[in-house]
Amino acid sequence: MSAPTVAEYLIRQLQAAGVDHVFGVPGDYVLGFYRKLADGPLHHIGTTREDTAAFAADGYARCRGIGALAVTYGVGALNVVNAIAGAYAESSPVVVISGAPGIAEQRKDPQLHHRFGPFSFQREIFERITCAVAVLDDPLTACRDIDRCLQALRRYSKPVYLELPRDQLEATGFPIPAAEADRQESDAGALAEAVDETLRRLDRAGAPVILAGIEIHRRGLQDILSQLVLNACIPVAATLTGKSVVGERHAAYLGIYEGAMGPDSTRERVEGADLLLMLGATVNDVDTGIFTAKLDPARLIHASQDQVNIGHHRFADVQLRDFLAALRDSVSRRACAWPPAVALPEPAPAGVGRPMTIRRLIASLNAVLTPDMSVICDVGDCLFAALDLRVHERTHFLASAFYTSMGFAVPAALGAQMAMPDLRPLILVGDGAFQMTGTELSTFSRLGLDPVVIVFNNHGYSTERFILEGPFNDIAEWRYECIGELTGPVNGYRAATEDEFERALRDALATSGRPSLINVHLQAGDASAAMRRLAEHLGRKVHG
Ligand SMILES: Cc1ncc(C[n+]2csc(CCOP(=O)(O)OP(=O)(O)O)c2C)c(N)n1
Ligand SMILES: [Mg+2]
Repeated sequence: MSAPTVAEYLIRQLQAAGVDHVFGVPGDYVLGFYRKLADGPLHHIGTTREDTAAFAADGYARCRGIGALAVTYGVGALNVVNAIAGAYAESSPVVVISGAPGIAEQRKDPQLHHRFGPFSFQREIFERITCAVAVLDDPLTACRDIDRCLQALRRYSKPVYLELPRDQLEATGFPIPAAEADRQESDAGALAEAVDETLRRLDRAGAPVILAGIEIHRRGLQDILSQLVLNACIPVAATLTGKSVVGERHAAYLGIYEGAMGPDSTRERVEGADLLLMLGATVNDVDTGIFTAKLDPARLIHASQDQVNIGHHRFADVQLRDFLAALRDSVSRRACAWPPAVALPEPAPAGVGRPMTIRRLIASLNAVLTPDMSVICDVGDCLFAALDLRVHERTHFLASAFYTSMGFAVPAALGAQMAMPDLRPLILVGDGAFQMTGTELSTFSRLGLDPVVIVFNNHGYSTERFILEGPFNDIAEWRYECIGELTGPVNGYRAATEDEFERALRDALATSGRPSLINVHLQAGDASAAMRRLAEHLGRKVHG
């Protein structure tokens, strides 16, 4: 076989890594690569903006283990900085491909359009928000650079940046045989000791609890976790960023733990456990309820990506996957009798003319959620309300729950549906966040995709309002249900009462081949319980 060009090699390696779709907006510095994409096996998905392409690639990556976008130099690449910083903060493996002026063009240092400083600036910016970068300006090393970046992406589950000078696409590359699998190995002695000590502590514990977090999702360890839960018969809570790493309708599930911000019943079980196994959970202000979590280190076993801490003992070089698998295989079964699933209470019949509330909204959604739906959630009260949503086993709940960038949900759902066409996205989004990126629904319409969008219309930036009220929290009142007139076919509904919502939801779920959107008008002051607790806490800080 003849040697591939640099562009061919990049496309081939992306496909081998699991990419079928590349999101983005073209521009002259990347057009040549777009031509290659169009002529090759990958599908380009055009978006309305570059930041939404990056959110889409992020959603795709969270479902597939890799996502990719291709943008032009400067104006395109700088437009994705926020979304890629979010993917970095939330460990989502996204490949950013940026076109660039050709090497020959750069030689005399000319003032070219889209330039904003030395040609190296863009790479330097992305160095801070990715785990590996490469400027493919040397055909001798370009293939190895591509492999190095993809290897880093898999190893760290973070974004990488590849800059493609436009005159290098056709350069002949020099691939070298693939390196042996880049799987991280555990230190066998440390692993055995960590497992042994954990088992001994588990044997002594009366009421152990597992707290599962986001790394379980990013490393694809959900199955091992649920086998461990069943084998050991230990109840399990999840963090907010880790929501959906365990099926939320199993009797073993305790709910979302978020310190003082989460439900009391979950908090009591987690903080009252005489042994807490924190598995893949990160310690940040969101998951600890602004550091209100009370977790006694003496009763804590914390396994993170590559180390285990047991009380005050630290075991380095123990991979989470190996630790979980070893525990699953060797744990002794505790006595328990869980029913296969818990039935959620049926919501009361819809009240005719009764104003819609957040509580009612979540109860109604719980009643219709099926195993073939994923939930993609934006920030704001929809995220706090989603604490009480119960997603099914093997579906995903995706949110920018830690980095908390508004505008994530609609485009991330585009990526999620492209990555997993069998799962229909339920998108939860505030009116403010929808105004940022909701027009990306246009792309769903164009592709005939059928997400169900619930706009939590509380007439402005409610989260901020709860912290500090002021006119800066007011936004324009849009007729969100009419968006299809602008963007392409969307079934739109306005629902201010329980019966209106019930009707709209039934209709939306029965619609396929186009998006549905329900503009849910909420009463002033209606907020989820979690939002009230959070706002109270943050408000105290803002007001001093
Ligand atoms: C990109 C971005 N800008 C600003 C913020 C700060 N912020 C957090 S919540 C919020 C209000 C969100 O409004 P909306 O989407 O309507 O949700 P609500 O809080 O009203 O439920 C703002 C402005 C943010 N998180 N992300
Ligand atoms: Mg709002």
